[in-house]
Amino acid sequence: MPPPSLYSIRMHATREGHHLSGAERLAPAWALEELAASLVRRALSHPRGEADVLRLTVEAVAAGEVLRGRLPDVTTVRVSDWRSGRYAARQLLLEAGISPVAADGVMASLAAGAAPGGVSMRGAMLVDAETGARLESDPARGVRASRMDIAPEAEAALRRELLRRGLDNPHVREALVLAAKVAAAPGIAAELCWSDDPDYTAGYVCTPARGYVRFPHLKPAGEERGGRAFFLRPGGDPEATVRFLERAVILFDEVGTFHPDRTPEE
Ligand code: WAQ
Ligand code: MG
Repeated sequence: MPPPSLYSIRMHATREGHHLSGAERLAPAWALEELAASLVRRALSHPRGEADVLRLTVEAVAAGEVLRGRLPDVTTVRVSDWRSGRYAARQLLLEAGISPVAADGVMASLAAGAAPGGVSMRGAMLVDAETGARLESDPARGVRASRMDIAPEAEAALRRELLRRGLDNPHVREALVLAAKVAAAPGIAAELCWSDDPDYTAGYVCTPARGYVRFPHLKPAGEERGGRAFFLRPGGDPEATVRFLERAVILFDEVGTFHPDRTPEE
């Protein structure tokens, strides 16, 4: 039997015009109803407040369009506070060829709230890895990666690995899938992320050489400003990158390697 055709299902919730929460999944038709209910529940129970507008988008994707991929390797760097976390994350960005001006500019934008008005963006900044210039056309929306998910068997394997490390939560699972799609996009040199949820202080840097490197602290507890930056290599074509991030359909059916925790000095 051919695999069932897939749908892209996306949720976006706002409160007083500001981004609250979003999610993107791929699922066969039979799973959509339950998934839609869980996304509605999630939008209404976000730690930053209850949504006043919530949109669900469901679109069929052609079976022939579905790409496959592997999740990145995972390492946790044990930092004790957000300052040492940001310092170590910056080192990793520099190692990946991001210029100091681009790395520092992005850190400052995320810390200040990268959308106009000093709030979190709905999507990510797209940043020139050399100059630090922001390339996204709408600085409130940014670039949204969507149309990606993890296949059910790989999800079960991933959850087993995460559970053993006390990491089996939706933040980590979704961030790994998102980072995997971003890493697969043409022209991407690195990604930096920290959460916008006030009670979730962790974040990560993902690079081709190191994979997904998590830092338990990249911001102080209680801070609502978070976000993502996708760094584009010099000579990269921003339009091709955005097209891939928004349109390509990719299902991750393999889990990466889990490395032992490190300290920032290692
Ligand atoms: N595409 C682009 N940017 C996005 C997307 C997307 N699909 N989804 C969220 N963002 C941006 C947006 O600006 C959010 O404000 C920001 O990322 C943070 O999103 O290993 O929870 O869902 O322990 O709050 C990372 C660490 C957690 C996980 C990330 O992000 C770990 C997290 P959140
Ligand atoms: Mg969030």
